Amino acid sequence: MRCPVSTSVTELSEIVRRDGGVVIEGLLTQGETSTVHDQLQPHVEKRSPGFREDAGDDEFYGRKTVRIQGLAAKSRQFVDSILLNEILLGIADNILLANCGNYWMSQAETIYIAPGNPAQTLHRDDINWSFAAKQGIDLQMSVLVALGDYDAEVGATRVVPFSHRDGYNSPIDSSLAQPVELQPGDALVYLGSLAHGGGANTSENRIRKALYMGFLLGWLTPEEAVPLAIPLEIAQTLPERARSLLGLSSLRGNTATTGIESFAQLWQLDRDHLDKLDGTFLQ
Ligand SMILES: O=C(O)CCC(=O)C(=O)O
Repeated sequence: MRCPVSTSVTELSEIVRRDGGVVIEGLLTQGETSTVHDQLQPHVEKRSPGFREDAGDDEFYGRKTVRIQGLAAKSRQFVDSILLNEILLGIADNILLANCGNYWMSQAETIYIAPGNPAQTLHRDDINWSFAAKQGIDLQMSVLVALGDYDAEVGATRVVPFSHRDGYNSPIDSSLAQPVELQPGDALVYLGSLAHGGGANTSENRIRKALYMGFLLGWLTPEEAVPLAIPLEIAQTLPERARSLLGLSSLRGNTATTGIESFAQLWQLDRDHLDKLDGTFLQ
């Protein structure tokens, strides 16, 4: 389902739960979209497509796809307009806080698919946390923001509607997959349990430009080693909420208000809570 950006967070969250995902039209303004794009572009240009690992990574992540991470250090507009986007955080609160004390960012990356890249195998983003996924709870909320062309010919994401209801181990019926076309600034928000995959880029010379970001339950390990990619001098300039989403702060694993669970924290240093240290703990 496609909704204008004026749709309430409550309604958007209900649609995500019901359908497995939603398109938010115009989540970013044209100006925000082009600033994120332009701030990332020099980094994208430095990176060759494909990956260093050989264990299926090229096949799955795309031999002709450019993925760069560490986005919070590369684009402040990414932090302000996507990581701290109130609509995205509102939906994530509704979906994820049922099963954790805090959530954090699992990864954020460009997914720029060049012509000739075949379609990605359909999958559920929960694959990295299969032990937890089998419990049938929501682990992750994913977002794909279009930073440029995002139509079926260039490899718009293919999703299998309602497949989040099937259970983690159920087979994925690729005949049901549909491309989700986006305009620059639109976002596809979906559950980690929804089957989907990048499409094939069959265009002559256009690149499919997406920015992916995932929020994950705080008691699960993120895919990206996020804090390692953020130099201290940049970490110190980020708002506190951004630091906590980026693993530069400690996390509650649960929501207890009494007993030892009420003060236990994950991701500490010398038993200090990182958020008390104002981002200076790395010195
Ligand atoms: O590029 C896309 O449209 C989806 C990418 C994806 O699902 C992934 O790489 O895990």
